[in-house]
Amino acid sequence: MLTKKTDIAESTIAAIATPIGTGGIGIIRISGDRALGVACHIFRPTSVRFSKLFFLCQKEKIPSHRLFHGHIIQPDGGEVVDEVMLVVMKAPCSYTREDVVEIQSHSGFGVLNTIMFLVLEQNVRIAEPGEFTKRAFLNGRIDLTQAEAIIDLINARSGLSAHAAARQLTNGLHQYLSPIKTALLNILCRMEAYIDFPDDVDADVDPHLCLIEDTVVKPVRYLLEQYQAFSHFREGLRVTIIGRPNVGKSSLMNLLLRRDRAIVTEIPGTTRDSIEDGLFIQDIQVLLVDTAGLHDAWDPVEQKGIERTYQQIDQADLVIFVTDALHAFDSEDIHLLQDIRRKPSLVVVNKVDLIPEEHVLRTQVQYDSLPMIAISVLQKINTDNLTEWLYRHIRSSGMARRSIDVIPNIRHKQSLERMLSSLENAKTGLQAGMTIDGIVVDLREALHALGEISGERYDEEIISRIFESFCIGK
Ligand SMILES: Nc1nc2c(ncn2[C@@H]2O[C@H](COP(=O)(O)OP(=O)(O)OP(=O)(O)O)[C@@H](O)[C@H]2O)c(=O)[nH]1
Ligand SMILES: [Mg+2]
Repeated sequence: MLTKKTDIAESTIAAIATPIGTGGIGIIRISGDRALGVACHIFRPTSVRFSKLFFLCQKEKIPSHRLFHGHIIQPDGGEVVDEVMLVVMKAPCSYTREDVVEIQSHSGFGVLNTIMFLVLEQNVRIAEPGEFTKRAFLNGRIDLTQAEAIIDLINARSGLSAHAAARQLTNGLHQYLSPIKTALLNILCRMEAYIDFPDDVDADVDPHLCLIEDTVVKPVRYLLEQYQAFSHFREGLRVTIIGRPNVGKSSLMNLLLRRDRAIVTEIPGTTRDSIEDGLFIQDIQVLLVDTAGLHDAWDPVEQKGIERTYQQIDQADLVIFVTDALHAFDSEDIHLLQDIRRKPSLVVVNKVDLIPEEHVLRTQVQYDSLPMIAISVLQKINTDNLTEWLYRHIRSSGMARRSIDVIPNIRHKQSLERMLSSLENAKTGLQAGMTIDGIVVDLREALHALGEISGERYDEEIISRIFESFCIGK
């Protein structure tokens, strides 16, 4: 176990921070004490005002947080390598809290490699994956939960998961943990004061017990509950659309997403594999899943698709059962509805344009135990009310979260569990009349576990594992 700042390498690091390949712009990022020196060595600004500062390497006079236009040159012959924009961000106001220089060149493999070569010649080494962010963490600009959020943000495959990660980065667990830490420290101070001045401090255990329970145990339990209930919601509430073939499941998916995501044809069995996409229904984050139509299929490909539909039903938080108005609630439908009974479900009766208006009402009373709406996706009948109806039922089911800012991951959960166990020991000790010294040990253990989450105290192996999952240049 290490404490912070023991591990920050003295070296200056550099990496190509953009994906390799031909493109408009490629960025080389340099961080460390030598970053500005490297810039002075290989960069010549166009502005006469600044060229002297770079030429004479008057680092303290070079303005920070400014974009300079100029050229990267071969330091020996002065030959131009590329026309670039260069940004200087002096410590501590940079991503890593060190001096950072970013060179925006043209993004060709040859150009970026040549510039990298010139940079590395200046006693700079190539950054390891995630090393810039690791430095931001080690220098105290972000905590470990924020570093994890940055990985999630980079790896987010949908706008939705990016949104979740961005919230975690700016407004997430670290903000929630801070008052818990303050409360725990306050309790520890009171206890330690009692050890030092036993006559001056209230020896009654009840107030201590209440404080531990209300200000620390309850919020920790809440976070663990969040994990239990919502860890699978990192990508949104899973809403799965099922029903017989050709009833309009994919049409409904496209309507809700407001774009042609799934193929729609008049041929039953069009959707073979499950299709997922995210949306917000007002403030509720949803992952919508369209599935292969359920029936007794003989085609092996369709059978595989149907197997997947049943897997999707298992994973779903909510099922939307779609049926068409002409065949609604025939024996096949009733059979399928039995299958999904254990899942929270809503029923959409589609294609009401195909039946006379007076029959619509009759359809609605036929299966009254589940919330139901009758619409026509094709003719846009009652579709204006669809999202509002969905929203109302998801909300009233209590399964949706207003926000997704505090969902601990598995690493956080393990530390929270350790923390809770130490707190329970402290409480039991207090009730059993154990000496305050012993209780302080338990509380310190709880504080230690809390420090693991934020990274104030950390295990080198865990840190390496976290940062290894970053890409080079971040
Ligand atoms: N008349 C009518 N036709 C509709 C309506 N909604 C969809 N359709 C048509 O029904 C056919 C099937 O629609 P899909 O959305 O592909 O149905 P699906 O349930 O996804 O079908 P599979 O993927 O084969 O299981 C298409 O020709 C749609 O244009 C509707 O409200 N009224
Ligand atoms: Mg379909």
